[in-house]
Amino acid sequence: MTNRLFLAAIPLLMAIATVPAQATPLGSNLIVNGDAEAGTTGWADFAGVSALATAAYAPPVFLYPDAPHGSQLFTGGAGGLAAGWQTVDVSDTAAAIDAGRISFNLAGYLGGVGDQEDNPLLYVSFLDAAGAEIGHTELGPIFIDLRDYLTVLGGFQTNGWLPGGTRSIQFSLSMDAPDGDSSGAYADNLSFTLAATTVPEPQGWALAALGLAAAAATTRSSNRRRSSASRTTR
Ligand SMILES: [Ca+2]
Ligand SMILES: [Ca+2]
Repeated sequence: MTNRLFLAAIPLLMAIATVPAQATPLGSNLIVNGDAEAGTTGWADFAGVSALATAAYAPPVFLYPDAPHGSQLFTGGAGGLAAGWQTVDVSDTAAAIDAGRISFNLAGYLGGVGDQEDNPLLYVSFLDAAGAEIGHTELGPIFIDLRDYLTVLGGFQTNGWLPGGTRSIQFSLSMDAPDGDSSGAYADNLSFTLAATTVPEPQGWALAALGLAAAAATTRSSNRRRSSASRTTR
């Protein structure tokens, strides 16, 4: 199953979510273990696909823009699709949500390995009281051309407003590995925060994508300079 198909299949794959009752802190990351430092704690498995996995950072992986990332990142399994999900209850903020006053910011680092076609997707479903999806946002899928064949995780973010009627939010992280062997899709530093606001600040993750493309160009140029320099010093 590709990540594009996965998007369409999410309502079917959605398990019967047990939504814990808890207060919704504004300004705090609502994704549990979004930094992969606690393994896959907090992420439930989807039926029919592989479980998410984590791996230790090792060269030549880098983040653009650079950021603290701990020692672990999310990755997938040995080919095919791997995914995990979690849900947070926001029903205690219902009045403000329904008044259109609650904005969200979704951010994360997503990327992959060199020439592997594997690609990550962080898909966020806004669910009503019956658990039906009434809106969504996402980061990715980040395909190989967007990271220009580099082994890099790019920083992406998007924001908007929770749709009126939102009572819980489901986060689905999927890693598609169409070319088999080990997973070459990576993700880390995932965060989703809410704020009470009245002023729109729409912003697309495409802006970050442009930044990543610029980074790729800079790295290529820098690599050329380095190899050119090493040639001239030999
Ligand atoms: Ca990490
Ligand atoms: Ca692969």
